[in-house]
Amino acid sequence: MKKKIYFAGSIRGGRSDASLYQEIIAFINETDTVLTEQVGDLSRSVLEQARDKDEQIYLQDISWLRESDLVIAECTVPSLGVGYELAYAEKYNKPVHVFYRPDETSLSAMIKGDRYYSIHPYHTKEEMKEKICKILERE
Ligand code: 6IA
Repeated sequence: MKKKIYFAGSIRGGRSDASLYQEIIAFINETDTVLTEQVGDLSRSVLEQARDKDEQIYLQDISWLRESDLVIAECTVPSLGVGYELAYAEKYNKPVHVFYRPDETSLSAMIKGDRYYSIHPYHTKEEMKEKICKILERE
């Protein structure tokens, strides 16, 4: 059965990895279902501002988080929203896989130091994809 994946990546924290998120989301979608495709949406501006819209985004995202089978987060670009999602996922006992590029960032001790999370340092996209194949139990 297809797994439902909550993919987390920085939006207002900075969009320099947005095209990587898009590629990884498409890769996961080859066999499973990413609930949070907008994380890799390159066409929308992060400056979209509206308080009621923010509330809708929040409510939709926590509902997807609770529905998901597992969380995959790319944490090279630090993001408050992703940090929140990681803590929320732990509270609801979702398996959480955190990816980051150690040459480019020093991952927060609040994430790296929490043994609940499976932490995956990686250097290349191919390495990240290989690890995702194992997580998704692809043949
Ligand atoms: O603090 P951040 O904005 O960097 O938080 C990013 C995380 O929060 C992501 O993993 C998303 O799951 C969630 N999030 C933040 N903003 C949005 C959003 N904005 N839509 C959906 N989830 C969001 C509208 C779309 C955007 C591409 C303009």
